[in-house]
Amino acid sequence: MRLLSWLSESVDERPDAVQVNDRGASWVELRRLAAAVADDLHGLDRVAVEASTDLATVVGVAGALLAGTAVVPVPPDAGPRERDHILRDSAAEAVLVPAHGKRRGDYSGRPLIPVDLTRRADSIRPEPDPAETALILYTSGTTGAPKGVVLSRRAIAACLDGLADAWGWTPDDLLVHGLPLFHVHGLVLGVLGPLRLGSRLQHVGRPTPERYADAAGSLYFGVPTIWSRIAAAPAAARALRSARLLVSGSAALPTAVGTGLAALTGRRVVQRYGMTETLITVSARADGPHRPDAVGLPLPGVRTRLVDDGDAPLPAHGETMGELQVRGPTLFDGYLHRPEADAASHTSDGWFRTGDVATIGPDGWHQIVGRAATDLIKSGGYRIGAGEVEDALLAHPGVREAAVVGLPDSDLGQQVTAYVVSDGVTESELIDFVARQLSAHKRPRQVRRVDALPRNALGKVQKSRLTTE
Ligand code: MCA
Ligand code: AMP
Repeated sequence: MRLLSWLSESVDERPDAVQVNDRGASWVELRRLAAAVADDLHGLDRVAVEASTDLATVVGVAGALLAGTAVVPVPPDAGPRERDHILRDSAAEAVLVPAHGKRRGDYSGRPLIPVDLTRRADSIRPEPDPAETALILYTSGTTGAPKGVVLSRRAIAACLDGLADAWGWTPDDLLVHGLPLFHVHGLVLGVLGPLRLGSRLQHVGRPTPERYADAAGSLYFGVPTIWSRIAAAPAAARALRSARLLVSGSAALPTAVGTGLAALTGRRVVQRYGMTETLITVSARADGPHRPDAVGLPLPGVRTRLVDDGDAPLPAHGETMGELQVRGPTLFDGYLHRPEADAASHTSDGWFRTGDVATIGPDGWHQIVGRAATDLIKSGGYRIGAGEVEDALLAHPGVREAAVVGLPDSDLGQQVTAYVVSDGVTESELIDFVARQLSAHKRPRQVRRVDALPRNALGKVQKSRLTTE
């Protein structure tokens, strides 16, 4: 089957099958727009896409996937440091940018291919091999610059088909969300899902409670921050009573938010768990039991296990916590030209180390308890590496030392907080400095000045002492 099977085959000409920020297209129109982009790519291997919240992003990504060109999404607000890294590291041969409207990035020196929403084509191409790369997504590790996660067409198809089965996701659905189009949640589930499975899509732009309420969808996606803001806006939450399914993922959903939403909407929130590297591996089913405190069961073909520090398997009786390891058809093909990171992230017998601490009950239900590494922060559902933010802070001439942590936050889950040893530079200057270098969501929300960072005898910063002293 084709990766974008519904888009490739639909004869439906009703308007606004896919709508992003008030700009829509029918299925047939979207295919013809994407075919025009595919014609422009002339067999390129790899193309970057400025992934703004715009129909042009959907058309650009779909066009590249129809052409068999791997897509490297670039956050539209990535500062020069992050953007240059992604473009250089991925060796993208060109950048797809909207032909009209505001383009934010500076891509000087790189060939630009405009995505022109007035151009259509009817060309049809053979489906590329399922083993070919579909996406290279950049994601943070604990240290250094983000790594490129190589995802095959086959892995994406397996993930979406598993979710269609678990959630009863069909062409009768109208999917609504307001997620960014450069990560798995918004792009793979939120765009490629509809293009493969045929549900209509309404992307509301910024994910405010009011916009979710007004959209009258059957299926809603959100990160916990979005759901907690909706739970705090009862009128908007009540409008979701007519939905079929509310799904939360990308970070832990506080139990109080899940139960509060259930009371307001009459709908329980289905949770699912995954990573950029593994796509979605565990989910509750729409037609099965729901538990506010747990993320569900492995999706078809996925195997999971808990291990101790020495990779020895632990019992699944719901009490023992261990690192969750996974394998199965949705896993990535590796980090782009980083064999040492590939080796470190897999066991010798081929399991992927998620770095998440979990329990598995006798009924197979998985509970995510936390993360093993404190240097990976989840804020608003975004994964942020402390090391990347520290490096950005240290590039400021007034900063001598920096340590970044995620402090608990009722809205964002965790809040990026920086401790700095600095001279003559204000908190807001440093926040803006990071926001200009990297995507704005990676900026510290607070900067605390300290005289010295606590270090152990070997000189390593003791982050736990920063937050407790
Ligand atoms: C604010 N802004 C700034 C500054 N401060 N710009 C420059 N300099 C500054 N100092 C801008 C921002 O760019 C943004 O602009 C606007 O102000 C508001 O930004 P912010 O304050 O960051 O918004 P927020 O309220 O904190 O956003 C909450 C959110 C967001 C909407 C929930 O965190 C979000 O979209 N999260 C989704 C993350 C996600 O999709 N993760 C999935 C990863 P503008 O208005 O232009 O935007 S995939 C994954 O995890 C797996 C596989 C899974 O399981 O799904
Ligand atoms: P990312 O690579 O940005 O997709 O982030 C993946 C990480 O998000 C996982 O390793 C988990 O720590 C976290 N995560 C995703 N979904 C959930 C969930 N439903 N509950 C708790 N944590 C989650």
